[in-house]
Amino acid sequence: VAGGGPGGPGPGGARVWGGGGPGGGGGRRGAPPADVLPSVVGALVAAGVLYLLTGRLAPVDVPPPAAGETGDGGEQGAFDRRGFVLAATAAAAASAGAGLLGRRLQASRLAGVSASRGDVVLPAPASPATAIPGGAELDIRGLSSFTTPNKDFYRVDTALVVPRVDADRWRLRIHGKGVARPVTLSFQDLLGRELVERDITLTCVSNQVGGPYVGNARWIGVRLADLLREAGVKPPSKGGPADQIVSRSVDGMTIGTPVEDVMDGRDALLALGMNGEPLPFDHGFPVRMVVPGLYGYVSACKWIQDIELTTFDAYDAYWVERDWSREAPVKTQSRIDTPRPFASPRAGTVPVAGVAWAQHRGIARVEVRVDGGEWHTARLAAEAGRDTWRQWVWEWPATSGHHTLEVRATDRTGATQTDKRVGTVPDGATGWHSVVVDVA
Ligand SMILES: Nc1nc2c(c(=O)[nH]1)N[C@H]1C(S)=C(S)[C@@H](COP(=O)(O)O)O[C@H]1N2
Ligand SMILES: [Mo]
Repeated sequence: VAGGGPGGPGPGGARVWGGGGPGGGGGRRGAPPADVLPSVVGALVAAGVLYLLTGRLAPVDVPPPAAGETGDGGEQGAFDRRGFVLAATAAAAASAGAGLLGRRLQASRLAGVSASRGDVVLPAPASPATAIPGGAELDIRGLSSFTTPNKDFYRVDTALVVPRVDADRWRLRIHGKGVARPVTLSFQDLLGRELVERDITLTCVSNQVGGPYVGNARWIGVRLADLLREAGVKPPSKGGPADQIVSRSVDGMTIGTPVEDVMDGRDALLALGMNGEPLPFDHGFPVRMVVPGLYGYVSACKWIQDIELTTFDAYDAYWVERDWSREAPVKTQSRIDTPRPFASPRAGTVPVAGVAWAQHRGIARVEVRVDGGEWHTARLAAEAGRDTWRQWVWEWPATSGHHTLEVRATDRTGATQTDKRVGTVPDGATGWHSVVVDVA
């Protein structure tokens, strides 16, 4: 495996950068990359200075003073004070110069990259997303919005420094087993293809029951299956020799996705746009993968640059080597967004509301119960599609006291979420989300 970032405990875990939003943590972000080059330059200069000064400070062999000179010299082991001052002065000057140079280099490099993102104009999609039905958005305080704004979208990756790729220089190579016509594509090549726009909910396998690492965005991209077909790829069900797509990012992440899933007709995208703008750097600019129905670590390669067709037998991707499952379809889940844990609403009608997701299967029913009592069917928001989450609400006739609310969803295959609590490793958590409240 090409060395990705340092291994966190999972495709989430320590390296989850949470967005805000209901259920979201703080908005901690990685250090802005602008800081990095100057500090690298600074470190190098510091190392040089130390080297120089310690060299100067070491006892030196000083020739005896010339006649008439009084001086510090003359003794073995004395400091060469003048030399030290000279070296220190030179080092200080070099350091200031290097700092400036570093900053200037960084400024111009960043300006170039930002210009390239700023320059990107996404053409209108040939296949626009179906309009979000008016009823898909319930107007309830504290409920996650149907579309997650980019600034609130969760971020999970191993990148200590967010890659800043220049779209003009970006290339994507498609090659490997059963690829009759390998290709290398530029960003312009992708922009020139038929663009499709789809609402797709993305989820992290490291999301705990009730957790924040799920978001819904409107993606614009090209269909990966079309590109693969043009390259001569056949899915295993049609006799193709490769069953795994390994995507590699510019930062060394590897992600393995079943060829069959990508080519079965679902909207598996090479995405260039997110919620009406080019992908944010944090979310994979210039291009990432998005596959409805699969957890991010087996599908959603950000900063993608290489797609290799291979087999699951032949290769284990980054997180698979770290004990996560080879294949990981998203498990049906539901979350209570409001009331918040330990809230104290007043007795009377209290809307209990949240989101439920079962990407590519769709949500058929959501139920809520209080204190382990009977299940009540929640009202579902209009369905925008099988690949997105769905809001729901149940009007709770709340009585004063301490209560436990629980939620469960049923997907369109008829399967209801199991109450069995399992952790996120190796293929996603299960169990019902519950919230404890104190009704006044
Ligand atoms: N290059 C790269 N792509 C990556 C990852 C990563 O660490 N590096 N993490 C994956 C995981 S685990 C998830 S859940 C999604 C998260 O995408 P987001 O940060 O845009 O929400 O990206 C996936 N793509
Ligand atoms: Mo993830």
